[in-house]
Amino acid sequence: MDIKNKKLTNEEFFAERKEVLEQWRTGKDLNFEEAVAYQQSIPKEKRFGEKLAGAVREKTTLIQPRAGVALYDEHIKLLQYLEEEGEADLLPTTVDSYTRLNRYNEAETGIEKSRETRRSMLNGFPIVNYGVNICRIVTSSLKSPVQVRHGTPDARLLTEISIAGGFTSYEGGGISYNIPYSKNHSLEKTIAHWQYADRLIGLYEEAGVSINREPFGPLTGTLIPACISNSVAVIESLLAATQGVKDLTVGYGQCGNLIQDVAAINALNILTREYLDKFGFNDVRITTVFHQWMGGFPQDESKSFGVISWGAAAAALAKATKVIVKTPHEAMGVPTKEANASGLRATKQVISMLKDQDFTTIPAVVAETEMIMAEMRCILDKVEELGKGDYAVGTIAAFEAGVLDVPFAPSKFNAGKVMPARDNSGAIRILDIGNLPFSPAIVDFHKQKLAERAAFEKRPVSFQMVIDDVYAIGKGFLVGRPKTV
Ligand code: 8ZB
Repeated sequence: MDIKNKKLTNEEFFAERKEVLEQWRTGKDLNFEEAVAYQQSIPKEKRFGEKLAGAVREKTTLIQPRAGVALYDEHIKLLQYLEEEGEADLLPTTVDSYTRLNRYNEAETGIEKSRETRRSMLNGFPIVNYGVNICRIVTSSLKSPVQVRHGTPDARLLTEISIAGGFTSYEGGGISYNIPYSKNHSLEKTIAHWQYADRLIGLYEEAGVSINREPFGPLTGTLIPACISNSVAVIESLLAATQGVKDLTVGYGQCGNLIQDVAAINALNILTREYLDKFGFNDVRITTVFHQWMGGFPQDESKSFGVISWGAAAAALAKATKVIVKTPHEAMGVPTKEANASGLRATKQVISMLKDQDFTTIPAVVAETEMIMAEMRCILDKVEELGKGDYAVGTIAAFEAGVLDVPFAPSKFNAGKVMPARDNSGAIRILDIGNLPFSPAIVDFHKQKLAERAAFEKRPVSFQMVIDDVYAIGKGFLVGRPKTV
């Protein structure tokens, strides 16, 4: 396949669209002009991008849960509960795993079984099976804006139905919904599928309807160095903007060291703006999302509230536009509505208490921000060079070369050479640089930071540190120390 970072022509897009809409019966009901008119009838206060812009003006951080069940009436009740009892500012619709894998027949069976048993037999809401009209019933039953959250390598039909169904924000990207989620999907294919999704949203923008887009920031959620996830976010922003997307929310998953977390959001915000401007996308709006801890959680609910609250604090101090909230059931699986609302309320309390504190300009944060930006520039400039100026071509070459490399990813198209570990203060550093194109000064910095930890723990820098760090938070620590320390 010959992929380029070029806006799809109408001819290309509409030829592909014919095939996409035939993938499942609900695609056949779609009419773009009618969907534009429907989107235009949605009140301003229920538009995702409007609410995000309001949060930027008020310098506050909005809270958003994850949630989705199989039956649409139950799904509505769940979301109403989260906005009433959980005080959620923004709502999700988390899509089930069958839909994410385009297995609509199995999703249909899941809906039927859920009807029989009156409990959810799917781990999310099957948007494609329900189709446009039921999605409109869902999105119009709520006071707050609703976003689709999923993890779908080929989300073309899902995007069509979601936007026509009244959702005003949409998560995902050709890298971030492939590499962490799939073993066999090629990047050429998923980048092309997401060019389609972004071009569709570009068409809505051109028709006067703004849809918020969010690349999935945390990737595998496990010890991801900020420079790697931030670089992917910048690339996906450039790819989306090329297709006409105008409203982007870039994301990052909490690492646990406060200085590094604040710096990561800062660096993400600054460099996304810089790279979009560099390519002429000055009119694209950028907001940020901070994800509360995406790694392993403690089993204990009270201990989980500790993790949740620390994430809430970091999000507020980083001045992220929104925070994605975890629940005290994280270690167990899909949460009850009560558990979900309790994570939200804990988060709301911390966010509103810390509203007036801003850590982005304290010297240690500024220094860490500069380090992350320097690392990102090494990666991004190499991707650009490999693609001879084309970020789609460059991304594919970069993954092949290990210039982009996501720790702990299942994809066979990911090198998997980079190995992260925490330094002595819990910041994520890189133990094995793999083929990341870092300058010698940056390589030395990481070596020195890990040597400090090794000296403190009286053990060599080794893979054992990585293993200890992966399980640490579940056991009540950030840094996975040997028992003797
Ligand atoms: C990559 C995102 C993983 C997170 C949560 C998981 C985990 C998945 C649902 C859900 C509430 C759902 N998650 N599906 N949370 N309802 N249907 O996404 O627990 O935190």
